[in-house]
Amino acid sequence: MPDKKAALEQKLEELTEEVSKTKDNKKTNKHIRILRAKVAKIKRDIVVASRKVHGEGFFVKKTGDATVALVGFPSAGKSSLINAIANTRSKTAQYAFTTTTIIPGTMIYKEAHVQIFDMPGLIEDAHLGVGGGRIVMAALKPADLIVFVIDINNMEQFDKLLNEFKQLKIRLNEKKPSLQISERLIGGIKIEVNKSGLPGQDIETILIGLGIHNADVSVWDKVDEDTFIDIVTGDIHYMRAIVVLNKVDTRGDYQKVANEFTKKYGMKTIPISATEGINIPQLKAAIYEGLGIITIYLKPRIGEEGHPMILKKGATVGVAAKKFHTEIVDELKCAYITGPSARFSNQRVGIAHVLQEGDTITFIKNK
Ligand SMILES: Nc1nc2c(ncn2[C@@H]2O[C@H](COP(=O)(O)OP(=O)(O)OP(=O)(O)O)[C@@H](O)[C@H]2O)c(=O)[nH]1
Ligand SMILES: [Mg+2]
Repeated sequence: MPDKKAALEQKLEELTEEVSKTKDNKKTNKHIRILRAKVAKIKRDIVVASRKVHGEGFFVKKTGDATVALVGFPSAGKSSLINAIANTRSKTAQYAFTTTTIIPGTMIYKEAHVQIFDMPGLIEDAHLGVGGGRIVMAALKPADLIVFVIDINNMEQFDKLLNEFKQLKIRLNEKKPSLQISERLIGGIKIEVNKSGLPGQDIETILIGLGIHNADVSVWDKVDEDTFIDIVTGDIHYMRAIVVLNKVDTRGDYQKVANEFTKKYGMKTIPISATEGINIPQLKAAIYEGLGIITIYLKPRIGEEGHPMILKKGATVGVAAKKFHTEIVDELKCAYITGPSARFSNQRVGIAHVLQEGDTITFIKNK
């Protein structure tokens, strides 16, 4: 495997040199695009090859309804925070790098069981592997939400963290452009939908550069060339994130600081103290909100007690039926809803009805 990596690195060097030597003009434009697509592909292959060489990492199974990763510099208070919101004890101390592996815990909010990962601290150049940063950053990708834990007395750490995420192509709170590329055996590149803003010719050139010669392509959202390449090569990752400013017990002006922070970064920001218990209920609510989940209640029959079920925001009666019981979907006749999405108690609705937080639902099957 190291030989393979060395060969890839050699190829990357050659291609990079070729790109730098090629003058950028109308005539060479297409050539450069192919070269850049090739460079992107080789970079990804190198990452994959090195991952296999040092096959280490943390593997913590996802459990519960959703997963949250606590991310921040050493000593920001991540372990103190998990201890305050979840049913676990993670070691805390005044020195950096106290936590060296992922400590999982569960936070119960409303009816949701939210899995929380206390992560080892990240530092500058984590994306290059400094302080084991690459492994930590790979391990946080499966999470449904990132909670950045920032020490209110060291807020400049947040810019550094954002830079690490940028380097690793993790996009925060952005919508992933919707596109689909179905590879075929023959037929060339067929562009079926193209709302990307890129000329179809360019998309074809890029795909060929990436070694895709036959495919049906649909792009439903606007996307630039680099992002398009990253999505096709699987190099880019989209995640939701919120921020907590911790240790607010150490200063009086924290509400003002938090407001300014929200304005500056455009991210939901909650000032808290993990050790003094300030704003912990607000943080739990913000995590639940940030996960984009809702709790609904299933009643076996009208009049009986409902069982809670966790769904994604925007879920329909059909989605709930599928999650509850796969067989029921085909037999489903209608449902009766009581709660925020209903106009009145036991309103009869169809499969496409969108549910809301706190709804109670009774499925009615075809006899
Ligand atoms: N005053 C104050 N101190 C806090 C607060 N939260 C954490 N601390 C202290 O900050 C120090 C570091 O806390 P930890 O929870 O171990 O920090 P960590 O982010 O888990 O650190 P690493 O595991 O090294 O990445 C400890 O001495 C905590 O007692 C807080 O809200 N207020
Ligand atoms: Mg810790």
